[in-house]
Amino acid sequence: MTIPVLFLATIWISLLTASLSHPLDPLTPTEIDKIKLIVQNSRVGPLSNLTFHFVDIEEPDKNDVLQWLSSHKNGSFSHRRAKVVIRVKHNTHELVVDLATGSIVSDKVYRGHGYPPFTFIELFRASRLPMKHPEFQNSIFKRGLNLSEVTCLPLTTGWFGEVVTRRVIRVTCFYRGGTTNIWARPLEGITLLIDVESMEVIKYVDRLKAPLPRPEGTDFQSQRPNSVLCNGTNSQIAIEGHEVRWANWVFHVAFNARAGLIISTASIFDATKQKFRSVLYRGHVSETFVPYMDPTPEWYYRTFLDVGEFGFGRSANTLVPLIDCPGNAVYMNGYMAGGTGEAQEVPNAICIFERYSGDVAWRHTEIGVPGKVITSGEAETNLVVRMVATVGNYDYILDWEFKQSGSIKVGVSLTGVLEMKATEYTSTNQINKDIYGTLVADNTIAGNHDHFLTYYLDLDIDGSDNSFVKSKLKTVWAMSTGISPRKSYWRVIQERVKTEADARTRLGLDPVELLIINPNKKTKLGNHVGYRLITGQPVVSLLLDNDYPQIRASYTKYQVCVTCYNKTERWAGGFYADRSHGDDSLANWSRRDRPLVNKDIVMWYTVGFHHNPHQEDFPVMPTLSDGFELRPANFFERNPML
Ligand SMILES: *[C@@H]1O[C@H](CO)[C@@H](O)[C@H](O)[C@H]1NC(C)=O
Ligand SMILES: *[C@@H]1O[C@H](CO)[C@@H](O)[C@H](O)[C@H]1NC(C)=O
Ligand SMILES: *[C@@H]1O[C@H](CO)[C@@H](O)[C@H](O)[C@H]1NC(C)=O
Ligand SMILES: *[C@@H]1O[C@H](CO)[C@@H](O)[C@H](O)[C@H]1NC(C)=O
Ligand SMILES: *[C@@H]1O[C@H](CO)[C@@H](O)[C@H](O)[C@H]1NC(C)=O
Ligand SMILES: *[C@@H]1O[C@H](CO)[C@@H](O)[C@H](O)[C@H]1NC(C)=O
Ligand SMILES: [Cu+2]
Repeated sequence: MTIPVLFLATIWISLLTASLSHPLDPLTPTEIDKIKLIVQNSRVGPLSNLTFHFVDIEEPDKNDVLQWLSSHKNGSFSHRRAKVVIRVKHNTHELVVDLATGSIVSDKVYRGHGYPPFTFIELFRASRLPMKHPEFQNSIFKRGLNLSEVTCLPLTTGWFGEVVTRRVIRVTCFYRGGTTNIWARPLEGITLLIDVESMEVIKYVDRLKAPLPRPEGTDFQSQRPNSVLCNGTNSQIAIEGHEVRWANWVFHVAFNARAGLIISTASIFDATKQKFRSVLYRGHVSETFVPYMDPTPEWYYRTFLDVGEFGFGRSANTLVPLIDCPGNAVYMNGYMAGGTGEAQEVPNAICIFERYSGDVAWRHTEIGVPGKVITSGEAETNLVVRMVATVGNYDYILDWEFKQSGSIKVGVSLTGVLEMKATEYTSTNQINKDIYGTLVADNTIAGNHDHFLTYYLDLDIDGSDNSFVKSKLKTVWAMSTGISPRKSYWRVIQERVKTEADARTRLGLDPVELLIINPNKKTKLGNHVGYRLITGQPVVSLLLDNDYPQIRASYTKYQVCVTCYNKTERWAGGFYADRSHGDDSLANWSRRDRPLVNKDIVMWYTVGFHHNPHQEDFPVMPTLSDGFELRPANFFERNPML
């Protein structure tokens, strides 16, 4: 008699579970493989083909995690469960798998709007389907092109008010023929609509023929060797499991298929109080929204919610030393489940390095002391945690930078290749209508579009019960005081935001500081301890409120939202983002208008870019950056670097 495989897997996992160092640790490859077995051996399993669309730890109860942290991380964390979303016979099942007992503790069929993310296998198979499709073969033949030089890519199709009955994807194609920059040579006018579950073409369109742009000048391979950078030292970084200690910071780094990089339980050491104080319970990219501004039949549907439709972790790259990260970086692998449930590794998905910024952390020169010139200061050295997601044509470089001043700076850099459209034009002189973009090369238009990256920021400023405060700067007329010739000055009017609807903020010209404070804690001097959000460019979506893509991502009308903590509300565009209708989204949660004062609250910040492309963005775009900073505001008694 042989021992069942599942039984062996259970023993193996129990051993591993015992050595887990943090309840928010991502699933290990062994755990992922075990989940696959548990699901396949359960009653939902062998009945038919099933595909795995989401496999991640089930978010443990925050109170349990905080208790575990405050008991000095004593012993292993008892609950280890996974949330698994599978498709079986055209139904979406949400499973909760208990890893300790090896059982499925919950199995619900989801019947709401939207579908789970696509699996890589679905995308791959859909992109190969045109090659065998007779009408497509004919279109290529008619154009005098070779099928062997064609690359097709899948694009999600959004939702435009139609009744949704099946999971579909659109496929558009490109011609390599002498270039590796496939995006520069679109076969304009050809679109296939593909049912990803039956894997068949359900609609074929070849509507117009614009000339194929030339391959010359489209390649983006670097012509220069990468300069050899010295390896710095990492003397200060200590990594144990997924926990990173550096300078005055301690935080947890995780990875999943959806968000990619996740920062959790970040605390900073307060030398005055001689203890670590909490800042951020959990932070990650929650959703992205990338609508193109071209209403033509081949382009109107390009309104991507990349995190929910594809996944930033699923799109994560293996980082390349000396291009993606400096020589002193250390790396972490990422793990996730593939479409058949098996564990997949992204080697070196995350890098961590000290950045000798070349900037000044603080300084002062004093000439007022008789007989002396006193200069003192410190060079700024920060710790950066980075990942890079390549979602089709675009590359997103995502940084979390920790400063010894207590600031956390979040950076987003865009690079990669533009999404381009073939056209008959070779000069702007020939154009007398809206081309929905910029002519960036002969026969090539780069389309206008936006990028919105919405961050989930569960700040716990020195504890979980916090309030959201707007410090507005108001001009005061000073004349009536009669104490001096001054006529005006500004003062700070603090507004404690009472509810979720009031917390929605559109930044404009009115000066306002946005703070998360702990109303239960004060400095010795009596100021409330807090952290301040320093925003980037104020960008909101310009689409009409009733336009379908905007209904799905209506939260992009605000840069900042604050909601009550709810562990199931993490994905701003909804958990089921593909073909979503916007009902399960940040905008909808905010409208509930729950009270926010002295509550466990979550801040959502949207980094936005309106992108009207320019010629320099062709054939590959130099990085364009924005982001935001979370900076202590009366959190410490004084500058924490002294
Ligand atoms: C499973 O998928 C394969 C390949 O798509 C198909 O041939 C087979 O009939 C499917 N089995 C069931 C039970 O649906
Ligand atoms: C850790 O847990 C054990 C057993 O539960 C207990 O005896 C011990 O006092 C705990 N230590 C700390 C530091 O909490
Ligand atoms: C197609 O391939 C053949 C054989 O490799 C080549 O001779 C021909 O030039 C190609 N045609 C085009 C349009 O690239
Ligand atoms: C940097 O460190 C790596 C890994 O330890 C090593 O392979 C490489 O040769 C070093 N480069 C330099 C310039 O010291
Ligand atoms: C938590 O969020 C879910 C999903 O939005 C919602 O159904 C539930 O009512 C929320 N719970 C509370 C206590 O607000
Ligand atoms: C959220 O969306 C659902 C479905 O569209 C709707 O019934 C509900 O009223 C919305 N809730 C709020 C608070 O807007
Ligand atoms: Cu762009």
